[in-house]
Amino acid sequence: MISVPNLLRRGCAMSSGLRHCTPRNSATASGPRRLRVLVDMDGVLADFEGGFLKKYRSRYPSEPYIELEDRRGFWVSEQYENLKPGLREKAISIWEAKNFFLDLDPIEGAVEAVKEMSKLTNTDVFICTSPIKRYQYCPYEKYAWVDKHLGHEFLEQIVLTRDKTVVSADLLIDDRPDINGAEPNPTWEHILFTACHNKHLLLTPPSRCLLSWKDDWKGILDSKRSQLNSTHQ
Ligand code: UMP
Ligand code: MG
Repeated sequence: MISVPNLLRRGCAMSSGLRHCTPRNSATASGPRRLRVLVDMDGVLADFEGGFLKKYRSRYPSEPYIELEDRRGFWVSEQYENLKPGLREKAISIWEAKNFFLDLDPIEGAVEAVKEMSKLTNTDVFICTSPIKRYQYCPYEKYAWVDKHLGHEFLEQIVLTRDKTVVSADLLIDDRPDINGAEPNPTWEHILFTACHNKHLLLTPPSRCLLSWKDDWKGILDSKRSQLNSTHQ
């Protein structure tokens, strides 16, 4: 069994963010406090793995490749390097190329789910995504992808960061099992989104996951909301 220690960290939800002059961490006479949800992009909204495999096979047709069912571990580059020395650079060349991030297809049900989530009462949804360090195309294309698939108003909701632990929220829906950074106790509870590379991980309760956007994401938001409102009455 693979242990996923970060998923065991429970959000304490002590954010000091303000909205309408009401501290976010308290339910008041004016109503329950707002729930803040961070939704990852690659592997959760945008099909990074599928887009990678398609472009890799077309650019390097004579090189070996890994079927999506056989992907293991978050780092595509590492598994390709283990398959054949030298493939790390070839893999990286795929997502560093122009239009890689812009051309990614949405994950099934993602666009509909996020639009619906953002319309729920007392809910703020942010898209929290890590750009690659070769910045020529990726940050621009992430904005363009959100504009194209979610609409102009969602550009307001983008958080680009390579350290998600410093972003304050109640939930983070993300396919990366180990999310570490400068903040040892992030405010959010990590909900592991199932992707081809992590679907064989066994989560240790009380860690929670979403198997896909067909899974009960509303139930997860509801239970978090009840938990926070009962804690902070
Ligand atoms: N990424 C790599 N190497 C890999 C796989 C992914 O650098 O082998 C990058 C692409 C995305 C980022 O910019 O990692 C994933 O971002 P999040 O989904 O964790 O936000
Ligand atoms: Mg991701």
